Amino acid sequence: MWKSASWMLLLFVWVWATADELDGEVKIEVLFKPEQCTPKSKRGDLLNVHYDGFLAKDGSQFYCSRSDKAGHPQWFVLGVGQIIKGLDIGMMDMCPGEKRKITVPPALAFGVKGKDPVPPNATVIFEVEVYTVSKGPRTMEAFGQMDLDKDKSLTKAEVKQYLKLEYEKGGKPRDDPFYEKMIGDIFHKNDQDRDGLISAKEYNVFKHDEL
Ligand SMILES: [Ca+2]
Ligand SMILES: [Ca+2]
Repeated sequence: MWKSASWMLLLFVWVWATADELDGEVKIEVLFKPEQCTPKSKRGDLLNVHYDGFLAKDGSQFYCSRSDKAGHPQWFVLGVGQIIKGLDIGMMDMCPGEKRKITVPPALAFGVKGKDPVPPNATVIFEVEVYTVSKGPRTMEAFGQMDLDKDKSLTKAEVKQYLKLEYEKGGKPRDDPFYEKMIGDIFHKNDQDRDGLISAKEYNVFKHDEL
C-alpha cells in the first residue's frame, strides 16, 4: 500500500517538475560565434552588450539599445539580477563578438504584470550581441586590482582609476564628470558607514564566499 502511494507521489512530482520546466525554459539560439571564442561570460562578469527586444506573439520590437542612451552598448554585471532572469541565464558562456537569439517565457521576463510597453504575460525574444566580457566589479580579484595601496579599503581615487582603465579597455573612454557621477553613485550605494572608504566587507555583497 505505501508503495503505490509513493509511486503516486513520484508521478506527481515528475509531472509537476515537467510542467514547471516547460513554463520556465529559456531557449537559446546561437546566431554567430567567433572562431576564437574567449573569454566566456560567467556569473559576476561585466558585459558590454547591444540588444533588441521583441514580443514573441507578433514580432514587434519594444526595445533597441542602439537607439537608447545615445546608442552606447549597455553595461551590466551578469547573473546578479541587474537584467531580467531569462537574460541572466541566456547570456552565460558567451564570448565577445557572439550573437544569440534568446526566447524568454514571461515568468523569467516581465511576469504576469508586464512592464510598459511589454504587455502582461508576454514571452519575449532578445537578440543580443556581446562586445566585451571582463572581470566584474564584484569579484575580489577586481577589489585587489582597485586597492592600489593594498590597505583593504578603496578610496574614491582608487575606484576612479579602475573605472577609467575599464572604460578605456572597452574602447569607450569618458570625461571626468561621468566618472565623478558614477563614483558618487557607487559610494552612495556601498559606503554604508559613510567614512568615505569602501571596505572589503562593504564591497563584497554578492560573493561572500570569496572573502
Ligand atoms: Ca586602498
Ligand atoms: Ca566605509
